[in-house]
Amino acid sequence: MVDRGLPRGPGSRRSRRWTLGIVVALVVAGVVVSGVRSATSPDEVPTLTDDEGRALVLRGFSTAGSAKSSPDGLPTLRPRDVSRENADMGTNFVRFLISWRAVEPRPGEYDQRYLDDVAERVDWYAERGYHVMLDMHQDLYGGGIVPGEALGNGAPAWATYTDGLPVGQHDMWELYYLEPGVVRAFDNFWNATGAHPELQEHYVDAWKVVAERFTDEPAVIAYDLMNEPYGGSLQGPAFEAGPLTSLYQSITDEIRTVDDSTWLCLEPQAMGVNWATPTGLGPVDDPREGPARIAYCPHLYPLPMDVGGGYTGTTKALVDGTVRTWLGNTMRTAERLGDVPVVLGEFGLDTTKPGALEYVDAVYDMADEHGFAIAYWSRDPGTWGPYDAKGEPRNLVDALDRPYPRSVAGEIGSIEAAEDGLEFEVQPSGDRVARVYLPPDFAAGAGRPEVTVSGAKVTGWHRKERELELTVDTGATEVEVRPGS
Ligand code: 9MR
Repeated sequence: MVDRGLPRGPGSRRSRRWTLGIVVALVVAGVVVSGVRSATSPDEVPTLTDDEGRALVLRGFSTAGSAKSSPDGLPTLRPRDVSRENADMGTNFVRFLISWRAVEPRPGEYDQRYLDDVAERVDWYAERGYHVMLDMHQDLYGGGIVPGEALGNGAPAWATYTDGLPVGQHDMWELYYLEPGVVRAFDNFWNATGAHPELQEHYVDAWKVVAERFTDEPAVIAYDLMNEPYGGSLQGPAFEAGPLTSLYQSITDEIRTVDDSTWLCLEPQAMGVNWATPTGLGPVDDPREGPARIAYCPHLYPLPMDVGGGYTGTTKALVDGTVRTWLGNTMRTAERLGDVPVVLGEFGLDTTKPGALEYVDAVYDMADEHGFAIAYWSRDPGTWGPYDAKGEPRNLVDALDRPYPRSVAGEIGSIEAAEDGLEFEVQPSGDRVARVYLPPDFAAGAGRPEVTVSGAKVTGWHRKERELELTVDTGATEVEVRPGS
């Protein structure tokens, strides 16, 4: 990933060589893995469901980076920003960043005012029909890894033990993960040092407090238990199948004592898995009555692109290979974790790069085809986001403004969205209602849109939301919506 404002330092040349080595190793590993393992994947994963059991297709953003280091832990966000995003791209989902440091500013003391402020923002989304996933975010453990510098975020300073080990400087933020002080902070969190068994207990309890606060809020559909977990000196399957799975199990058990309905989203280790290596995450048992509400929530950042390439030529071929491998691994993991839904909790890139929008389209097509929810990284102003620093819309807005079925009473399978039509597979049940978002250039006109529908009857049009209400025909297995009558 390119520099976005972190200090430059003497480590940078070494860092680039290290990165290049990893690129080569992973590309080779990726090709090998994709060559031998992709054939057995199932085609689709189940989707998340709401309290009425409707299948949900979730499209939105991670929001917002500004919460990472603001003193109150809140993002720079106003209700009109939510309205605007909704009007411009028809999003119905947000992965909303929260932090342990804001929930538990002092050991055992929970900031109910912060949670009220988060709840107020959840309401802004709820009023506009969104589903919210609360994401306990961290990068580089926490703001305490280099006191006084806005480097890491997430953990409170009181829970940060670098044991006096150094944290050098890099031009790419991810490379701080290799610094001894950062590794030690994680080793203390995971209690690999044996010195801090209390830290994970605090993290688990903090989640319980959050769940207690949001259990009765229907708009909060999921909790993302930890952003981009990192094992410190324990890496790969040993970390994921060991302390990470075990922490997820403890959080799940604790959350279920106060909240038996919200989905729990499990992220794999970021390093490697974001680039398509397989995850060693183990299954987590959901003690709720009824079917488990566990989802698998990986991120996708193909390395050739992540180190600054666009989506053309050789880089495109490497990225496509990475995405194929990532997909195969994701589908197998979802199956192994108990046929769970998949939330693509982050993917994104600098959309000024050549071919960037083609990549965005390819990832959305993949998510449509296989049933993944998406939270694009991120809504932050700048070259990755939908709006620039002045708030003007960027090229990403048009790229993300795609038709999609937002919810279906019953089950939903593959979706195919193109300029000349939207198709999706269904197994309707209950009232058989499907709600479909249609962008303005798909269905023009101020009144009821001119569309031709098969497999369902049009039973309503919500003009402001651009949402077409359909009642799926009894026995239909496919619905098509085409522009024009
Ligand atoms: O894009 C973010 C960058 O500006 C920050 O410097 C960095 C560290 O906080 O985080 C980046 O966002 C990352 C997110 O927090 C976790 N997944 C990868 C994102 C893109 O690098």
